[in-house]
Amino acid sequence: MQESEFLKAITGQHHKRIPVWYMRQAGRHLSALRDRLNAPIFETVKRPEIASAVSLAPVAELGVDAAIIFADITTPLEAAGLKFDLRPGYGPYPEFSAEQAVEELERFDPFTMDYIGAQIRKVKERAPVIGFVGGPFTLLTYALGDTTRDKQRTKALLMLGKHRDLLSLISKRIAEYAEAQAEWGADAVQVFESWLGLLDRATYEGIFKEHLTEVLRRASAVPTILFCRWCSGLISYLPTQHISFFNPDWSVSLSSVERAMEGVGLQGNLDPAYALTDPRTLLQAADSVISQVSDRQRYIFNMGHGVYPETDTAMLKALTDHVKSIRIA
Ligand code: 1CP
Repeated sequence: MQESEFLKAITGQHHKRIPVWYMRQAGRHLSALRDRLNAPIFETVKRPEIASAVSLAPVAELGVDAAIIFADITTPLEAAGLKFDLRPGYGPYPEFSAEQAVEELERFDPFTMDYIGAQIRKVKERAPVIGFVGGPFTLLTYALGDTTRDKQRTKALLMLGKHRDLLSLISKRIAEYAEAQAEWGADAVQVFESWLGLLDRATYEGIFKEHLTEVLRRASAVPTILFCRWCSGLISYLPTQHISFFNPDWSVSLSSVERAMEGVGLQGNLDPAYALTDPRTLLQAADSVISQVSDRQRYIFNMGHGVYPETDTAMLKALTDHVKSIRIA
């Protein structure tokens, strides 16, 4: 572990090759393993023996340089007693009202989620471990069960001054949960603010920026990674002082991010659709992404969003082997 290229890269130490891991490498891609468990994700999360095995599976099967904890962005809300129903084609849909969410979150302490601590410690025996939380906006849309395309329902309600108390509470609790993960031994914490790019600048700066900043700040006892989609217009306004690495979606060129976010490392950002093509097309596309990065000591290979569930394991293995064969020093 001392020799881990991921740990060296994330902590800014000199290393020899580009580290690689994939968003959604465990739960989606290795669903066969999960199917055998035959249990809803929140049940599995509460069993660290099993959750750690799911988290570690891609390290053994794909050879990736880091594991990500097996949980969901809604896990801390479930832990607070707020139940979700998994709706096909949408995802977790709330079985509670916004008022109930406020009530439960007011008395919730994320440091009581010791099964996450146990999972982190177990995974860490074998591989570097990345903790994660959902970002304030993304999590709020799930808490409100917003099925609208552009999350316009959540946005309009907030613009009218509604649900600000729920937003503040969600943000506070996920900031504490991020801090807890760092304390439990996570080697890095990634914030998945998947829907951030749907916000205009005024709404981002006026309503969300303080909360996103606080989540990243509380996580930053360890290196932090921010992931967002379609947010190229907001890049100049992100709280870079608390972001160690930034992973944009594939619509943004890494060279432009490198110029715009001085001092921040890069992660990403291959379109995961390439992993559905053929090995030659996939590896060429990966080379093209890597060629945009000038400072390869501050770069971690990943996708521009999660791998698709139907991705062939052999393709991801070939990609992993290829990235690991590129020497940078
Ligand atoms: O039992 C089941 O079938 C549950 C399926 C499942 C799993 C395995 C869900 C429901 N979430 C997860 C795990 C999960 N979710 C991880 C763990 C690591 C891994 O899979 O490798 C992570 C990092 C997430 C993050 C997540 N969940 C995000 C952020 C990233 C993104 O995809 O934008 C979001 C928006 C969700 C919501 C969510 N949870 C589950 C579903 C089906 C959805 C809807 C969006 C989606 O399809 O991911």
